[in-house]
Amino acid sequence: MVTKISMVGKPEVGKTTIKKVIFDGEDPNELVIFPLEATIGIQYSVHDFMDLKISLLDSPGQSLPILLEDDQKQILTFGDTSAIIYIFDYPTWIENSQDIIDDVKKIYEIKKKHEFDAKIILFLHKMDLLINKKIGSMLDLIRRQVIKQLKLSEELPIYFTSIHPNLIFTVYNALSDIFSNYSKDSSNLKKIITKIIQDSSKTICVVTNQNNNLIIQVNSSDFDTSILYYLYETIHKSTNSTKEYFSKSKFINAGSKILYMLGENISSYHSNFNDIFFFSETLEEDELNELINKVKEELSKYYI
Ligand SMILES: Nc1nc2c(ncn2[C@@H]2O[C@H](COP(=O)(O)OP(=O)(O)OP(=O)(O)O)[C@@H](O)[C@H]2O)c(=O)[nH]1
Ligand SMILES: [Mg+2]
Repeated sequence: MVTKISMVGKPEVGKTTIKKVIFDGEDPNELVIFPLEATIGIQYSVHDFMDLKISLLDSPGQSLPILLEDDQKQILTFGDTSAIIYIFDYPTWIENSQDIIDDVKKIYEIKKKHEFDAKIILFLHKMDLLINKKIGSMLDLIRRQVIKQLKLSEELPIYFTSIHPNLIFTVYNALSDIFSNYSKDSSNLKKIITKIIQDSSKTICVVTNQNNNLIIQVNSSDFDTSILYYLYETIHKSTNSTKEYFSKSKFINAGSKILYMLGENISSYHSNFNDIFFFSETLEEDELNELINKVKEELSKYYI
């Protein structure tokens, strides 16, 4: 089964860059210094994610106005898709939010008109340009603004993303969260961890794959998600440094908070898994170790 995902948005918001970095493994630093040419014509590509085949459609921003008016193009771009990702960037949102709201409303109407099954998902991209110490609360504010201005009968999911090396996990998290709705391996892993973490307080679990990309993130309901962006930076650094970095449990600094961190390699359970990390404001080494052991116990029922 192939899962079709369409990426749409205005020109130069970063659609093709996301595709190149996440799926083709290109260096984000280089793509910022040597930007890509504008995309011309719809580009199709096929990628693997866990047990899924993803067919990705990257559409040119230049032809978005035509797409929003042309029935045939809408069927080609949005027909049979599982998710329509509308990408907009932070600078455009600040400059002309109404223009973005109008696009999203049009896509919502198109989906209704053609009775497409696709979920509409929003990415507010280039969040690295949001230079603010209180990034968590800023993002909450923007999320509320978007939802309020859209005035739709349902709330569309919004992810804040950036290909800035320290924030790259934002994109992995957004995509893996979307894909996990369609991947059996992902939803399985998510279910196991959710069950194990649900009675813990202020704790989060993250699993990476062999390329050190994030494949699953599950947090307890009272976890302060405004510190996520600091955590992403830590995971990024630790997965790219020596194994010793996380083989010894330690305290880590996440913005205004100190969290206990414990990680372990779980690649023996599934060729797609690499490391599991737990971060907690309330639990310490022994308790986190217990959580990791419980996850391993459950995984061994499925995969060994
Ligand atoms: N600051 C910042 N710049 C980014 C980010 N992602 C992409 N860019 C830059 O955004 C510009 C446009 O990127 P593209 O990926 O070509 O944009 P696109 O949406 O595919 O554009 P079209 O093909 O014209 O529709 C490039 O200069 C990228 O380097 C990001 O997360 N942060
Ligand atoms: Mg492009």
